[in-house]
Amino acid sequence: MPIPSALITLLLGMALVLAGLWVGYNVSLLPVDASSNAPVYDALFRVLFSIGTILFIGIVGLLLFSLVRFRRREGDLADGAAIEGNLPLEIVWTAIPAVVVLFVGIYSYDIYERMGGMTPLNDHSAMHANHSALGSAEQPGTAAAIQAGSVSIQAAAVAPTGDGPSTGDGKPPSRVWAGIGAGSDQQGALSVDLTAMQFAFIFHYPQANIISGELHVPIDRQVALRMEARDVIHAFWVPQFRLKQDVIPGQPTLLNFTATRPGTYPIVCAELCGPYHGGMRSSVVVHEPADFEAWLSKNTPAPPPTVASSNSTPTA
Ligand SMILES: [Cu+2]
Repeated sequence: MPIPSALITLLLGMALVLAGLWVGYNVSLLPVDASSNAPVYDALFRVLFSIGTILFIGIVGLLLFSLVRFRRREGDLADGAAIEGNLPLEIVWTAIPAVVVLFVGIYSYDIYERMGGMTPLNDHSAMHANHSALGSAEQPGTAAAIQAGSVSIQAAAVAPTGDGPSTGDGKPPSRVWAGIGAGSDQQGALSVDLTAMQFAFIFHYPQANIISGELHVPIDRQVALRMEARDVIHAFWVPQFRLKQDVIPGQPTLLNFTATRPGTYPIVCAELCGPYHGGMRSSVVVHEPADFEAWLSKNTPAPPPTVASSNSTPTA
């Protein structure tokens, strides 16, 4: 007795879904996960990779099958059968992608929300408050340039130094922050200021007064990266953290993360920002807490020498 073709189709479909799920959950295309965000993101990626694998094998498999099964036989010079329209089939092939896309969209939104990325960037009242805060904090010329959207290197150069996102004296900045985790509780977080410019990331540790070209953070402690751009839009991206956040002139952004794996990972500018954009890279070093404290004390600048302490030993 021949096996009904509907049964074969069903079995093939089940095998296809299982194969796609196996690939999605066992083949890893991502670099190591080094932040608390990474597992959340990776769960989404595995689902997307499974769906992509199922579609790829299904479509390419059917294509190859049809090429062989329905090829022109020798001596067959007739036209193919004229087939026009199949309403149930069209409904099914519209409904399945619609459900898949809707599911992926809702799931992605949920993941981004759980990462704390849904702070409204388009809130215009927040933008206005931010602009007026900028205007009061900086020289009028610079503020005007920023408001006109024509920030240049010259405008950045006349901005007072130390005008980083946080004032350094522990006072919370008066600006409106947007970005990943901007709405979350940042008590106890390590606060680091990031200034992005063509073509470098500069990190400033306000408490220790360290300025560094490399980001150093302790493991398992929340870091609040307060980011501002001096010239054009840049993007701070650490693939191992699964985090990317734009750094925007005139719109300070915040990126909260907790590193979970010691090591050195690349920081990449992920926004085409000029001719040397490809060279705009740095590193983030995740330390064990003791190593981080050692790095802090090693790099904290010595207090300016006074007359009374002029005979102290010079620092190495
Ligand atoms: Cu850049």
